[in-house]
Amino acid sequence: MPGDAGAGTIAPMTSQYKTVDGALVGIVMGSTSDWPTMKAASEMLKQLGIKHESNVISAHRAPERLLDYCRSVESRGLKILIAAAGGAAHLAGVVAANTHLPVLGCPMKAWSLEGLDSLLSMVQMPKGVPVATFAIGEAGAVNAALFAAAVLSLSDEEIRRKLLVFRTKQAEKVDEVG
Ligand code: RP5
Repeated sequence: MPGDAGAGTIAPMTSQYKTVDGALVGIVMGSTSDWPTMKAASEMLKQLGIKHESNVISAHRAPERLLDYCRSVESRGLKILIAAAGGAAHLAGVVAANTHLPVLGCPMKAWSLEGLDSLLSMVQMPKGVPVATFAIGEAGAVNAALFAAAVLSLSDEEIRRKLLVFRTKQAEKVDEVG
């Protein structure tokens, strides 16, 4: 087990998740099975030159590790968290409850209901602790990254410039009609 310091001792929790110096965005997933989808968010952030870290920390399988991670993010300089989960997708809500950073939720398709279960779990947060919820699957993953970039661009001219370049290139690819 990573960070296992031996019988009768408790390993330092920071050894159980990956940190990146200077990261502005943290992607957290409930399972490695979410990575093929969330890779698209990571790639978009990379394309925009935004330092980020990606971790699998399940809210129900590793609750203490998740709490420890949430408690570390603000002091390490992260600004936005992207939380992806499927099924009874409580991860984003738990993350939002344990940090004051904005939390962007990405509902995963998981194993049934085409992701509608995940979407409703995230979007129906009771009042008081918001999770900004995106579309199911890869579209939501990419849009969460773009939204994070838009927020960061309010105070970072370089990110703003890269985001505008992306938007301009995207517009150029739109087919003309007639
Ligand atoms: C959630 O359950 C994960 O976020 C994932 O989307 C879903 C299925 O997880 P696995 O059974 O594939 O690990 O916790």
